[in-house]
Amino acid sequence: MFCCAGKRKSKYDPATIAFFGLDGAGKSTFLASILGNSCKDVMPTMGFVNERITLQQLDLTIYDLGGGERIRGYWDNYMANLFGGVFFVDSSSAQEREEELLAAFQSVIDAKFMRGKPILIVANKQDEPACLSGGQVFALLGADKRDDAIIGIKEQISLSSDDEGPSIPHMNTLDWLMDEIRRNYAELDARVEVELAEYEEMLRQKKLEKIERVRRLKEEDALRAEAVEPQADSAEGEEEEVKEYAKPEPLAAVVMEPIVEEDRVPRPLTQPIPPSLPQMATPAPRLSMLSGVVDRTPGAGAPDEVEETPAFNVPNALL
Ligand SMILES: Nc1nc2c(ncn2[C@@H]2O[C@H](COP(=O)(O)OP(=O)(O)O)[C@@H](O)[C@H]2O)c(=O)[nH]1
Ligand SMILES: [Mg+2]
Repeated sequence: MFCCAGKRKSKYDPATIAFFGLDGAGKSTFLASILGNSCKDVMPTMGFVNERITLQQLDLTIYDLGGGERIRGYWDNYMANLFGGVFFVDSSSAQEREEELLAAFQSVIDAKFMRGKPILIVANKQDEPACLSGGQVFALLGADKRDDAIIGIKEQISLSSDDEGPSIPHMNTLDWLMDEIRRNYAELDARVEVELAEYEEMLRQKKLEKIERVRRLKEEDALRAEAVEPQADSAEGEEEEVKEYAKPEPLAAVVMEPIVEEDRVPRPLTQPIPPSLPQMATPAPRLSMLSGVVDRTPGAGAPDEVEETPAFNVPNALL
């Protein structure tokens, strides 16, 4: 049932991140840019898309999650598996959609399985005339007041020219997040393992509760039916049915629910729980604006060989 993303061997450490953000923020366009696909072909994301690339010496799996109102409720299902996230904002409609945007951002940053993991805000559509700057988006989301979170910001134009292969400037957008993940890799990796086991147990409990609810309903129905018209042989049949509903599933059958595409579901939740839960260091919040030239091919230069280019400036007054 699960996709084979984990099967291809890589010499780099594996990590999974997700693209969050309202519908139309530019998540899928950005993904197309870093994969070297045509931005013109990007369609609204109905469920989620799962892509894998090597980036900054990480074997990266990216979940591009749908941002529609109904799909946002499913974001939680993917978080236990994440090393960090990217929150995309359409900077040209941020003010109009402020309330919705804030709720979506908070649902990510305050989620149990995201707290303390690095989140990069991408202030997208900087080519639009009436857009907010990165600093304004950062402040609008209240990120400047989040002392408990690790948040970076990057201004961005997701659109890129087609037929030029993977866009290097777009790959640089993720530099800050890749650095954070690499720097805290051991803690994040251990945390993901523990949280996946926790998430799996949560699903198992939910499933058992559902089975119990159905069993009770069936019992009540059977009692009601008997009270109206007692029938000896039909009661036997119902008992059989109740038994079937009550049969618990083995743990390995409990899976992370996909939104749409079954063959592109994250890796199975069958990992053992390590003996202790390491604490995540929660560094002071910072506003990072980085960019650099990155080679995504295996064997590319080490992180300290990355050529730094000037960071953009966020007006202090706005932070
Ligand atoms: N002007 C402008 N349009 C963009 C940019 N990024 C994406 N778009 C457009 O915004 C629309 C929604 O993009 P999409 O990637 O589907 O958004 P998603 O719902 O977040 O995945 C599409 O028409 C894109 O062409 C950008 O940086 N600038
Ligand atoms: Mg999309």
